[in-house]
Amino acid sequence: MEWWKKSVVYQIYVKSFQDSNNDGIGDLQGIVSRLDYLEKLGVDVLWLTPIYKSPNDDNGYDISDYYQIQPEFGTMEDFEELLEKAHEKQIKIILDVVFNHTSDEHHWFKESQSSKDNPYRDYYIWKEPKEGDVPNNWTSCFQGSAWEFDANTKEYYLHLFSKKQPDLNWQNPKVRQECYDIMNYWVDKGVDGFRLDVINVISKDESQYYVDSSIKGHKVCANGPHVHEYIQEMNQKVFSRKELLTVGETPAVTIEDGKKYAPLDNSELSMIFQFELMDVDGGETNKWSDQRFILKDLKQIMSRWQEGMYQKAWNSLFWNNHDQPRCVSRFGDTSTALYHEKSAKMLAICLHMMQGTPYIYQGEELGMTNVPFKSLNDYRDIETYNSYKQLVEIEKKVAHEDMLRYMLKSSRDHARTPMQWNKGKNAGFSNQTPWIMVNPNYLTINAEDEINNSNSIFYTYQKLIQLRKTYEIIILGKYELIMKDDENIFAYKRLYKDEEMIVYCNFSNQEVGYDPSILNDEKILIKNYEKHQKGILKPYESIVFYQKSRA
Ligand code: TEU
Ligand code: CA
Repeated sequence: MEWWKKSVVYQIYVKSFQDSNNDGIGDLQGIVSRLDYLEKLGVDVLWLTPIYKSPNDDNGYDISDYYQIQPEFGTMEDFEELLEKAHEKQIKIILDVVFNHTSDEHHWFKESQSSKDNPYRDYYIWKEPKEGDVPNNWTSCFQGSAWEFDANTKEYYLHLFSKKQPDLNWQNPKVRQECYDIMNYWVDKGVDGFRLDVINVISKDESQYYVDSSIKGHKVCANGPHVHEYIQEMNQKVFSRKELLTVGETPAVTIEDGKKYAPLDNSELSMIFQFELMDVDGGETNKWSDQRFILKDLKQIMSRWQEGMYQKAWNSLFWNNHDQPRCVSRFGDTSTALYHEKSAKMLAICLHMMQGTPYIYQGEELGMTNVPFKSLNDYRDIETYNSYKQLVEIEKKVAHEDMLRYMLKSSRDHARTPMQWNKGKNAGFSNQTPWIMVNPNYLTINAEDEINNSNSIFYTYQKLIQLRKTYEIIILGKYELIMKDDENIFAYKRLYKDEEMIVYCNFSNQEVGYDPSILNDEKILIKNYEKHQKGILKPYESIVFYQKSRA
């Protein structure tokens, strides 16, 4: 079996993990200094958000040089040291590569922009105006038109994200080769794989450049005509060289698409991130709202992906990442300290007992929560700012106070505040004022306290990682939803050979009952209350039963 099917990945948002030189910005040496912590947690792989040179319009997702380390993160030597020290601990490292677009400060774009006959012109997507205006009505994922006019050459370039993130032209074989060369450079250095940013929007439909669309943002280019050809080519030129973990970020995919992007024959990617679950409470289409999820919808989405991909393609499992609010705030309950702890553990159990490769987002293992940002000034994220401007100031659709409330629920910055290491200054992240505020709850939620408390959320994650290494049923078992219509309990079975597992998760703050007669001769693999009373789940209680041979 491929190593990445048995692995648990830990996502590091480099800028906010650990600052080693007290400039208020996390860095590579900071990660080196925390490897012991990660080893203790037991994760197999680290996914680092982009570490390359970037003007930081979108925190590193706008790359100006793929062969250089962002100076504020350190040097190439620092990266090599991190890779070596991680490997000594049997921890692998995957890099985040952004190939749908570059920074407008990348030398390819500067060349491309300089004249229509520059050899790099065709590296990007340039279109003539239509009747003196934009070619079509496509919008950027970060608000406004996806087209930016260039006064020098009198054409528009496409940017599905900010105007400082021009889209690359994947039709051009030279562009493709550049991207493969970049990946091979990093593979030669010893990295163990890649997370590929919005990889399913790279193939644009040529016939649509002068056609308006009702689809908003980058999804208008999702799953384009040549996307599978390109990924297969990438697979041949890069992925087939070594057993790499490759995970494609793929918004707007169906299960059918998923099977094509992450087939078991490894002809494309190892796995994808699909976002259907992230839309359960409004998500991207209606992200700026008050909507809360309904458990039945959540169960239905997760179950469909578990069943649909089974023995056909490989799933990834995640509750949150650097673009999403904190999962315990979103799907759990932070209203009391007890509910916070129980619901954080329950969510962990619920996800980690499913089929697929689990991803833990930094601080999730501590139950880090959304942040009580007070004013617009507390935020840093371009998406949040642009959305505020668009909805409150330009369209005047949303009132200032309402928008601030929606931001408290949905801003990407909730995930991006510094990792909470201890009770010290700035939560032990840095001696210098960090680039974004620290969540004031670091006095009660921090790594040091949790390490010293054998009953903490941290140890639930540690145990879940160990269980995955011990019980093959967790990796390979067939998934089966039970208690389908229950509005409070998410319960499912896993079936493998003669073995059986049942996972119960109470998503409510009520005591609820379940039928305890389904299993006999079982043992408990993990739970989140000290004592379990059969047939009853206390608020946010979760428990996993296992039996070796089915009756
Ligand atoms: O995100 C792509 C993506 O699909 C976004 O729409 C994401 O879902 C959104 O930010 C949620 O609000 C990737 C990166 O993860 C993100 O950080 C980058 O900003 C974006 O690509 C552009 O590179
Ligand atoms: Ca630093």
